Amino acid sequence: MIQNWNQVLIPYDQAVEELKIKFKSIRNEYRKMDEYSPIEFVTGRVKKISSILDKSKRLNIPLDDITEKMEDIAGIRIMCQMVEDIDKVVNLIKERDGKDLKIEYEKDYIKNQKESGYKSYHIIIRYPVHTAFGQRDILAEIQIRTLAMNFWATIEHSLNYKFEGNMPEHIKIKLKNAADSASNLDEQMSEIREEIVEAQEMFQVKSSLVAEI
Ligand code: 0O2
Repeated sequence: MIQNWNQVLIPYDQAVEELKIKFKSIRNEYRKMDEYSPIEFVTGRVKKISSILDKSKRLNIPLDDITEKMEDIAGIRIMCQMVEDIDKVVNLIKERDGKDLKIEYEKDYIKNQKESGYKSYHIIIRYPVHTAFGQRDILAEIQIRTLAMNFWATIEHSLNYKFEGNMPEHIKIKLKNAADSASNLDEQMSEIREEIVEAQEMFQVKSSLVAEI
């Protein structure tokens, strides 16, 4: 039985902080080189103890098995401007497989959109954390999605919380329509992708010139 949750979660905190720095560094590198970055922004969190306990009940995970069976105690979210950027980010992560992280498996909710309308690409990794008491290899979930997918998921998540999982049918339908609109927005942006990339690279050069003056 887990006695001290705060202690159990220490390596998860560290993993989230390290992974956030690593992915933000990639974004900063692109920007410093005046290149379009496939990463727009990065967030991360360690699941709250109450959410861990709720999820373990919902998925019937014994408390002793949580660290091996609950894959998203440490969660990293990478937001991209456009759908094509998601593949680039997935490849960037795959290039690191066996180096500073190990890919366990992937879930493609973009090709296989969830019933709710949810879209996102998930990669479950094993990540080594060097703690004061030795190495701990923890599981973490990286979610990669567009800004439009993220907007939808954030709203849907809060509504789900409000209705405690029992979302009224008319709201479910509205959300399904909104998910279609978000996909439509992503498609339209992809159609003018080259212009967007070019414009942003020009803008980057201009702002770095201003910064130098
Ligand atoms: P939180 O608050 O984000 O931590 P599950 O769907 O939870 O039964 P599992 O096996 O954990 O199943 O995997 P899955 O489906 O990959 O979901 C993991 C996480 O993906 C979720 O974590 C959400 O962050 C996100 N997600 C999955 N499905 C949906 C969805 O329909 N809507 C939204 N908004 N997010 C979703 P948690 O633990 O649910 O929540």
